[in-house]
Amino acid sequence: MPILYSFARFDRSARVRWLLYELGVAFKEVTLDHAQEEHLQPHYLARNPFGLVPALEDGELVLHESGAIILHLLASHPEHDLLPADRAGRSRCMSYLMFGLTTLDAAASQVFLSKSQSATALEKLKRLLHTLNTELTGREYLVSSKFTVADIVVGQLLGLLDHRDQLAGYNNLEYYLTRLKQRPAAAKAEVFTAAMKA
Ligand SMILES: N[C@@H](CCC(=O)N[C@@H](CS)C(=O)NCC(=O)O)C(=O)O
Repeated sequence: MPILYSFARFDRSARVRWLLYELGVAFKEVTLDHAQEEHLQPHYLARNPFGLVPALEDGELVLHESGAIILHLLASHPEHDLLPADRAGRSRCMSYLMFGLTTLDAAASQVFLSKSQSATALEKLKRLLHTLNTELTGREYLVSSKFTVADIVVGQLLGLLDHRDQLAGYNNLEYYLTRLKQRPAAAKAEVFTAAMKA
């Protein structure tokens, strides 16, 4: 049974936990105590030498980086329907998946982590949210009318941003988030309820 390492239910482990529930994969979770620097102790550094979460132990394999873990889980459970069946759709899904893992994650982190919230960082984030809001006009999910793995990563970040009141006025994003919150796997993973505690 895979083991997921996390600090809390709202950190980047949330996207992996949500995916595990979408896939119906049974897993165990080990919650590390960040304040006690458990992530910097040898037992964890042996799993992720960078001392960051999430990490996933899957049999002999121990992986770090949420994106790599997500791709590993998709490849390990090919019966899933979280990627579009056609090549063009899959590639567009990858664009949004990478957008979430890199561009949006970095812009959102700048705003979360910096106490002073620089105007430039906020401006950059707003530009991304504005475009994403426009992209979602008349579209149920990022790629099409079907939920994909890209919605997990982007949706998890939007949940955190919503909790920080960053989505007000972006009606399509708010409506999109409402739909994502209705997914049983998201509820089980507490993605959006945990965001409230962040
Ligand atoms: N790109 C990495 C980022 C991992 C990351 O920064 N994780 C944070 C928690 S969400 C962490 O472990 N922080 C620990 C620290 O900075 O002390 C991923 O997506 O897995």
